Amino acid sequence: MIEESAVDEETAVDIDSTEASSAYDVVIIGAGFNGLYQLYRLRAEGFRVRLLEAAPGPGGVWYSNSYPGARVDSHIPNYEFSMEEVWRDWNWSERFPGAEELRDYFAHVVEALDLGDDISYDTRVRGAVFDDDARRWTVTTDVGDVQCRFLVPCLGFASKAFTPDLEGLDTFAGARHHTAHWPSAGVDLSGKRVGVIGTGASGVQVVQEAAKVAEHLVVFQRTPVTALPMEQRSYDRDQHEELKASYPELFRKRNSPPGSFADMDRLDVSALAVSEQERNAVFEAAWRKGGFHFWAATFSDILLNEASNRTAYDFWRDKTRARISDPVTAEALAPTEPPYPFGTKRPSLEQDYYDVFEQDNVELADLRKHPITRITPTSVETQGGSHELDVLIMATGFDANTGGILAIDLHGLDGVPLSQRWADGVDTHLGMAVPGLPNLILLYGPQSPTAFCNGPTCAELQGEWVVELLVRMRERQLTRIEATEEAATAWTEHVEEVGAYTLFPLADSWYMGSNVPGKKRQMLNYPMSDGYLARLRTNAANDYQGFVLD
Ligand code: NA7
Repeated sequence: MIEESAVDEETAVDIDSTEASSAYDVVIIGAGFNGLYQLYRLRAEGFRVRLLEAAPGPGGVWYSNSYPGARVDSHIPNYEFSMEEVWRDWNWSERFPGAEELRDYFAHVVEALDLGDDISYDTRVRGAVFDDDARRWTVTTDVGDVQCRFLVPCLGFASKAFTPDLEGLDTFAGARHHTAHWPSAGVDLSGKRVGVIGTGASGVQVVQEAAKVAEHLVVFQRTPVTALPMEQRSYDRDQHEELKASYPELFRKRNSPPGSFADMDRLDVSALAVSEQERNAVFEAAWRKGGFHFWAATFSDILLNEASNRTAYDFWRDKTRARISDPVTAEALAPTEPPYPFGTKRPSLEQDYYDVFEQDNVELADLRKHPITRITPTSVETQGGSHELDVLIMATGFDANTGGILAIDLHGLDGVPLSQRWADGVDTHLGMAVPGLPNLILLYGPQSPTAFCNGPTCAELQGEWVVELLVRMRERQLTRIEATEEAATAWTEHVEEVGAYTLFPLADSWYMGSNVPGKKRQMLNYPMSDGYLARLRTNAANDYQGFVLD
């Protein structure tokens, strides 16, 4: 049974002054979608839960990624909780809300679900050690220790920023900021000479904003992004009412198998099985809808078959090049030949990204032709010349999927650290548990669908598996769960097999762990979120195969 355990008073530190001498059934790390959902549901089931969050407020990535232009790439109402007590009184101003509105939304969630008293903000978790005799984790934070039966990290996939090791980077004497650590007071780019390294989602978004105000903007591009039209829309009061009327049905659909975007379906037909005219009509319709429709809701084999994929790439290329007048810039931004199969690096959503290169104050530095050689106190030097800058923006992404969890010094059985277990690559059972680390349950972690599964949808669907597990363990008076070695080996092989069936391994991307030099190249996101959720249900129905419960 998950009982209240007495804590050694010597080691108990005042995480929450009202409960200084208590241990928790569950400690959750992270106040994004997953963490807040776990807190809400586990508390409702009667568990004693504490949520620890490093930032001063809720929102996860939206708290720190506050650079100009930061906004979500999943459209409303997919990117919100389905609980009526949350959506009833919340009206979005835009179809793709920006970071500030998202931060307000998370504050609203905390208030609407009355979660605030169970969250410790400004509390960064440094490490955790499992005591197998006591069947308990001791979690170390920078304000003290706390103990719990189950530890549930909800760190998202992008909680650790990645900065490349560029020669001389630390000598840059101007303002230098990573998009993921943007100063809350903002950074004045007006009238400045600004450089942006990186052209993923963050790069595209910050470039669009910097181009409006910078005296001169240099965009350092290593690999072209295949950015898609966002088709942003503002919502007025009538549209709010219309949207709300459709919510129950949309959420019912979103939360039923296959469990993803409520209003996006792939055709059950190959791109090669239709005429060119029919194919282009499907592409055109998806293009006009905006967002991820062109990526995720056209033909069944766009991400499976190279010839099918090429039809989508060519459509994207021609649409994009039509907006760029200079042929050299057009070839750099939207090359004739695909630099990687379309969609195997996450497409970004753009509003006027390709148009800003028409402006006199914007310059593209093509790093494929002229790589960066070093950074000086005043400039970025490439093989093609020197770019004098006042502000250098690192839009270089994340040590995705594993960086966040490995930044916590976790020690399982016999004191073995997770970093040692994963030294040669990640292994998990179902992306949620690691042999040797009992009572540790990962949500939105490596080897689960994560970046292929819309955040709040996964938080609710994967999250319910955890809630049910802990309820059933309590009913059966069980206090320990551990994944078996065999199950973790089998799941890791299965993730690789499914990955190999897709085109994703053909690109260097954070999906594959291959955006960070030295990191093992392996499929870190399970590419079949529908099949995954069915597996979770089967696993629970079959008494948690691959786990030992006692
Ligand atoms: P991404 O998508 O990982 O983009 C990072 C960008 O930084 C990408 O263009 C990289 O080029 C570039 N990069 C990384 N290292 C270097 C070096 N050494 N030199 C030049 N350029 C470099 O991160 P984002 O933050 O934009 O987006 C991450 C996800 O968060 C996004 O997809 C959304 O889902 C939210 P590369 O492609 O590696 O050549």
